[in-house]
Amino acid sequence: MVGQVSVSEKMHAMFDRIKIYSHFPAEVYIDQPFPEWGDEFKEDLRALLRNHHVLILRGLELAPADQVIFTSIFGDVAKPWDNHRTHPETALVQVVSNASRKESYKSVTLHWHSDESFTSRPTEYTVLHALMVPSSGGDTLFADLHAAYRDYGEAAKRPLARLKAVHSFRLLMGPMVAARISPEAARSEEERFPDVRHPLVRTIPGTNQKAFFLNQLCVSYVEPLTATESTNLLNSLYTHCLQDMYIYSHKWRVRDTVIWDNSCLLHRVANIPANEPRVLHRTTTSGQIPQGCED
Ligand SMILES: O=C(O)CCC(=O)C(=O)O
Ligand SMILES: [Fe+2]
Repeated sequence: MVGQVSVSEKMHAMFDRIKIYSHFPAEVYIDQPFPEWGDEFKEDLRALLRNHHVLILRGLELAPADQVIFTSIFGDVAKPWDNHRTHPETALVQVVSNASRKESYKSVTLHWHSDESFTSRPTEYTVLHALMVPSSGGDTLFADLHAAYRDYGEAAKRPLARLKAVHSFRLLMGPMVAARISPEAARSEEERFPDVRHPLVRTIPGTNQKAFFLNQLCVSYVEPLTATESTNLLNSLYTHCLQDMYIYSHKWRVRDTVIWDNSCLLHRVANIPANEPRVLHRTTTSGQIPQGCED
């Protein structure tokens, strides 16, 4: 038994050790090559991810094609919304690299966000696999918005159930595309991604649990509040959710694979050093239309 998750005997036999942090994530040391994993083991990994929101696998060799197969354990592998950082071997893998980025892009992932929440079916899981990591800096930070919601006062929670957040590509993603490519490209992407409304409090898919669904990159306001009410509410929710006790900071090692659940987390990168390479491969799984408490 690990945390609230029942893990099979076979899984225990397969691992050197399984380490669960006090709140999240789950960290797994693997001593079996990826192609030899059985169905029961994959089911255990899905349960760990579902219950701990971030799953860290150490020491796994994953070529790009393997990463696609690995990602399919957790859902349907999604085609990236943009094609400017596609891996030459497969369009389903993106290369996250500080060498090939302009400052404008780096500054976008410095904001707390949930991946692709500007679409009607936001990404469910994101996988990052580390190939090159700097000696310091470049950590990825995760905030657990399920724990933050659980701890929010019952009376304060109640009125939030009926609210919708407007997620807008135009807010910061559009300007990022304008700076990186061109204003015309930004306009065309903004037309492709009109504003969408998602519940402010959503159900985590496959569970009855709830989490705040926020995004500092995309949420422009909360309906049906006034502009002042909306700004005040968002500020107070971010202050609550981004307290240290809800945050895990991942210090990367080469061959780390980290998978996270975008339905109940915010994430961001911190302090990417300019003079040392940081290269990760990224894949994602398709998500559902977010369901609120009243749906
Ligand atoms: O570079 C990172 O640590 C995070 C990048 C990111 O936000 C993503 O891949 O979705
Ligand atoms: Fe992201």
